[in-house]
Amino acid sequence: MLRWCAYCQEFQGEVAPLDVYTTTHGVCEACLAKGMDQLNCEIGEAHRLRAIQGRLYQAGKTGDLAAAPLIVRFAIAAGLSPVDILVGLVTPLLYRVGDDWKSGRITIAEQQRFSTFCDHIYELIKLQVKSTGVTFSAGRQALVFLFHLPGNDHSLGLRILSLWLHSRGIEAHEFPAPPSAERLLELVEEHSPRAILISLALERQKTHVYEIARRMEGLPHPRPSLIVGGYAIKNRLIAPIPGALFVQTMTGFDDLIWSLRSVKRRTEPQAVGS
Ligand code: B12
Repeated sequence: MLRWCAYCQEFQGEVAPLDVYTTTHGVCEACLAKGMDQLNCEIGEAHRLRAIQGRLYQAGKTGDLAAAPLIVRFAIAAGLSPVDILVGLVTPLLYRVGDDWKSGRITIAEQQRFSTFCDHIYELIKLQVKSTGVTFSAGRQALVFLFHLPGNDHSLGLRILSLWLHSRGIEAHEFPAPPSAERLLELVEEHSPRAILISLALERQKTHVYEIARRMEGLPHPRPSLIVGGYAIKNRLIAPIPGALFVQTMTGFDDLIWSLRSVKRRTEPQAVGS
């Protein structure tokens, strides 16, 4: 379930059961600290997440791209953080649409129309996030690599993950495909990432993860952690892969990244891809 603060409408993360994509409410620590009297004054301001999500769902089903900026503006004006709209509202809608398709309630064309709409929402939010800007502190830096797996068309999850990390001060370099073992070694030495992240949407893509884990075994210690998430991991469709850490939800994932050490550089940093 997706948990939001009932008062300030901040997204709190996922709570069990993870395969239920409805919204539940709690009270975040900051609101709790305000005390009940103050909260009771603010409850009238509490915004209606389900109404916003309902508007997204309707517009997505009809492919109403013109409605997208209006809904995003409305949600932001209602106090939602842009990235929370993607992780807390759009992601569960996409899961719901996947179930609708699986059970024959919608066609594949409708599913694709919906995902095009969500892509549009993603682009609007990305613009918003990048224009607001996140300052990467010089003293506290974290870099991760994101690898796209060959044949995985489910790119939205990885893009949302990248934006979510960015909003938490973690820089993500995206690679269109996993590099060779030699190139991987060079990149790790040049850029010292804390982790290599992979999104696994379909079970059949796991062979690529085995391959990357194998390549990483060839790297000298200390080496970055290999972390895998995405639909197949969230739904426990894959048996453990030696050398890879499975992460089911984004809740606390940023803390996990910060807790990892970055691999010591042997050479001066250069621009990624150089
Ligand atoms: C949209 C969609 C598509 C779009 C993708 C568009 C795009 N640009 O991304 C298109 C139409 C291309 C597509 C194609 C296919 N799809 Co599809 N698709 C979906 C759908 C509806 C939503 C996926 C999505 O974007 N979810 C939202 C994102 C944000 O969620 P996410 O990827 O899980 O990522 C979140 C977290 O998991 C996490 N995360 C993601 N990666 C990582 C990595 C790390 C390290 C961490 C920590 C976290 C993390 O962060 C994200 C934000 O919260 C799902 C339904 C579902 N239940 O997921 C089916 C689904 C994934 N597809 C499925 C299938 C079968 C296919 C196709 C084979 C056939 C088809 N249905 O069209 C093809 C295969 C294409 C290919 N070669 O990859 C199945 C997979 C079933 C299975 N057992 O594996 C699903 C589950 C549908 C279903 N119910 O059967 N699909």
